[in-house]
Amino acid sequence: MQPTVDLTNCDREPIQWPGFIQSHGYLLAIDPATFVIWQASENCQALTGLPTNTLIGQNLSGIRLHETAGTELVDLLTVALRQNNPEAFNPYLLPLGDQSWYLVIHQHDGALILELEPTADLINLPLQTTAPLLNKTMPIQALLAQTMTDIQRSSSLTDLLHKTAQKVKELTGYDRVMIYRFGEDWHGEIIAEACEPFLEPFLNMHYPASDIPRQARELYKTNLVRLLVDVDAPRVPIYPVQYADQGRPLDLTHAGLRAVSPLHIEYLQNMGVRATLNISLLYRGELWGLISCHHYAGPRMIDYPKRASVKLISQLLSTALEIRKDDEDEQFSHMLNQREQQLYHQMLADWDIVQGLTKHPLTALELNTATGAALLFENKLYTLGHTPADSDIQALIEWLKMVSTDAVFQTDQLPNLYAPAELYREQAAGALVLVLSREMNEYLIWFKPEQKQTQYWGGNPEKPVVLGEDGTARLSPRKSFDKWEQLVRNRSEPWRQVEVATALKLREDMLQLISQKANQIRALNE
Ligand code: BLA
Repeated sequence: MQPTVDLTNCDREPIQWPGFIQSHGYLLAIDPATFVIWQASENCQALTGLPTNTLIGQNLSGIRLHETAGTELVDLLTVALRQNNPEAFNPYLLPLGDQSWYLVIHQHDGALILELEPTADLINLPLQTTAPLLNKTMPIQALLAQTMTDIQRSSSLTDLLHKTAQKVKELTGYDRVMIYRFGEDWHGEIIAEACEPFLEPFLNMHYPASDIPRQARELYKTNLVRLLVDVDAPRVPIYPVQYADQGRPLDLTHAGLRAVSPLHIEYLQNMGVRATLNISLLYRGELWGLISCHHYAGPRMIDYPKRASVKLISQLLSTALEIRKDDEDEQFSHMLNQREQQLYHQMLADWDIVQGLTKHPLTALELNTATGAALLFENKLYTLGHTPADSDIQALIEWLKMVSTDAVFQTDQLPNLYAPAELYREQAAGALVLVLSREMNEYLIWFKPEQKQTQYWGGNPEKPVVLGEDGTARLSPRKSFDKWEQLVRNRSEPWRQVEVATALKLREDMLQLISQKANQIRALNE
């Protein structure tokens, strides 16, 4: 029997409640009102000297953590919880035995979740990198000032992103720091990078959308910084597996110790990566990209304050992106609006649509980034710039009538929708069409040329389908990340939203003029 191919297994992986944590820390979930322990990671035995199952149901104040009495932790928590926003004061310094720990607290899923992490870079191997490692956390003012200066001085977005990658590399000591940007189809591209000279750069490489599944992208909008200390370290289960009466494990959406999905671990192992840090970049609340760090030589631990610094940089970067993009959009939109108004006045002054759009220094071609335009009006075809042949334009319109009834139609891959366009993709791989009147056969069309480009993928983006243990076919991470070349054809630059909006405004103005003119002619004839 043919196995059923189920390619959604990646999307269904319940990454927010894996039931496991990473082994460099400890986790306790307690009742926020009574401090009774509900759940504990199984390595808590090393902390308390007691089998983990015996901790469940006990009050935190009754147990010892190394030589420290639980009452001390309870005192600290009591003080912390009296604050308006106790999470804002993370991390709390907690001496246990002869070592200090960071205590990170947060309330979620009805529990008070306590995470203990090492303070020093105990886990990191002696540095095998030439990058300077700042062992002390840079004072926050200095970091802020430096980042703001970078933002102000950067000549372009690319320059700013490269500086950011470099800064994060200096601050954290990873072998490779990449800025990964999502496209509209959620595939990704490395658009800036800082890496050690012994590594092959990944700059400009593309990766398919399924490398980072949907629910992971959702999670990364809330949990902005994710540390994976050691890809090869076994995960530690949380005891008991099920959380309260939820019928599922504890929700670790906001937990820094959350164990990473085994599917992603397999991916990183195939890539030869030993440790990672990922920071979300948001644009108006949507995931725009990631700052993604790799370490190859061994495990890598970045402590809480340093992660907070990196998070601050990424938040400043996100804000700078928003402002810069808003500014650019604003300027572009203002320019197009002015041109639309001028075209309208030309048509009005000439009392003639064709004249107003085609016979002045400013023509319909200047209303957007098109390189060709065609106006079919009162049974005559007028063209501007680079366009397909008249007969091709007529045939295209006939096809459009069959496939769309909308007032506006746009595509950045016409030949993929309409095969005859392959013959003239150098003039028209993109098309923006305004329907003035279907009945009268009146259309205004803009064209953009093909942007032929070679895309480099980090491995063949077609995922291998492998048989799972139960015989079903599943999507699994690929084994090879060798550079894979793809020639992209039939595509133009996409139409920007404001280009379409301005075209629609022009359509409104033209229709109004046409109807005014018709009324006048009628009045004259009466
Ligand atoms: C998560 N996959 C991820 C993450 C990255 C990538 C960056 C986010 C990890 C995090 O933020 O903590 C992908 N990593 C990359 C890419 C590069 C890199 C593109 O370094 C390029 C240099 N992945 C697959 C397949 C599946 C899959 C086929 O390729 C499913 C079968 C799953 N990826 C997967 C899952 C996660 C993930 C489930 C979430 C991991 C987690 O947060 O627990």
